[in-house]
Amino acid sequence: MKKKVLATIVAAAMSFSLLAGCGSQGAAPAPEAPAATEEEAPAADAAEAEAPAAEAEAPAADGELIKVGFAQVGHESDWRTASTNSVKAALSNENGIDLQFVDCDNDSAAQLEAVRNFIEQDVDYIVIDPIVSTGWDTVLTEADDAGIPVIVIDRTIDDSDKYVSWVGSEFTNEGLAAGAWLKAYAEAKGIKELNILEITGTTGSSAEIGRTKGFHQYVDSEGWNLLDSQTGDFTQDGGQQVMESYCKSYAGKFNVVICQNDNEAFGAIDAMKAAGVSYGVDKDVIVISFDACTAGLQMVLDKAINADFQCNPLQGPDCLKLIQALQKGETIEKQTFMAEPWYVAEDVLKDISYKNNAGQDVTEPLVVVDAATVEAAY
Ligand code: GYE
Repeated sequence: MKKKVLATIVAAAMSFSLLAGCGSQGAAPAPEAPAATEEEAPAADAAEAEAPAAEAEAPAADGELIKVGFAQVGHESDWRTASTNSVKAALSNENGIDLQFVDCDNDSAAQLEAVRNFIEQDVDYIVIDPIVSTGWDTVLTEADDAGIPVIVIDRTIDDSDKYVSWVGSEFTNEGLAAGAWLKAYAEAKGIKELNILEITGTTGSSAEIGRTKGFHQYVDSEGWNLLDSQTGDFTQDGGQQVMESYCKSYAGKFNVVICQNDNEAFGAIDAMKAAGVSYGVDKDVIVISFDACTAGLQMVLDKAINADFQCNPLQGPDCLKLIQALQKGETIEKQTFMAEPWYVAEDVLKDISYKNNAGQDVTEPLVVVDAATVEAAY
């Protein structure tokens, strides 16, 4: 009963929030390095507007811990480890939360089952980082019927709106920024022809869909030669295997490799090293990556990766803020975008300009990686 009351307030707050406008899509990323600690990693915009005072009986109003179930994607990458650590640190007993964490091992069926188990256990909130972006409406309807608010982090759910809030990254802008950078960089370096190999992330994940969509806009408009595109499933092994086969099939024919996360780039670099292909700054193959985890930025500093487009995994504090706001009956944003800098190995270009996914013309700074940037990363 009490959850139903909360769900009603959440729904009212959501419509208020939607009317008030949401997110900071297209906001220029901050030029500084990412915040070093989770507490210092605020989202680009936070839930602020206040809902009309609500005297609902929220879960754990009596001082008990708030029960939260988190269905995490898996443990496929450095990014994922940082995400898990961020959520666990924020949704802690000290912060009034009893967190049940499930590692879904990149298995969509297991993730749906985890969410259903949370519903059965009647947790107070469910947090989902959806492995893939579709197939969600039935289970989210079940959560809604049970009066359990669902918060989505990182990847998006695209076939249901039965969640109270999402906090994550604008993946299409990451892909667009990579395309805009490659165009400007090739011009600056006098590289006339781009023959590109792509290693995508988990097929059907919104991170893969958005990065591909954004980058391919440039492939199409610039008439670049995209030789091949295969998934590396966001893992180092996957990146290495795809690159081993690329090195055989396209020997001597490519000068760009774009990997949709750092771990794939590590695998691709190992494969190029083994095949005797030179990569990185002023070598035969330009390497582009996404995530900007510590090890990825170290490779940018070492000039093995030319550019790394950040995707900020530190969503734990935002997740906690959302839960705290819902507890108080406050209005929350339906979507919150993380602020994300773009990192490069050389001081060749100051910034990039492109039309972002919201149709805005933006100019965003490029941050040349130094030791302090690596030190501050996750
Ligand atoms: O880029 C990758 C991870 O969903 C944004 O998932 C995330 C992606 C991230 O495995 O490293």
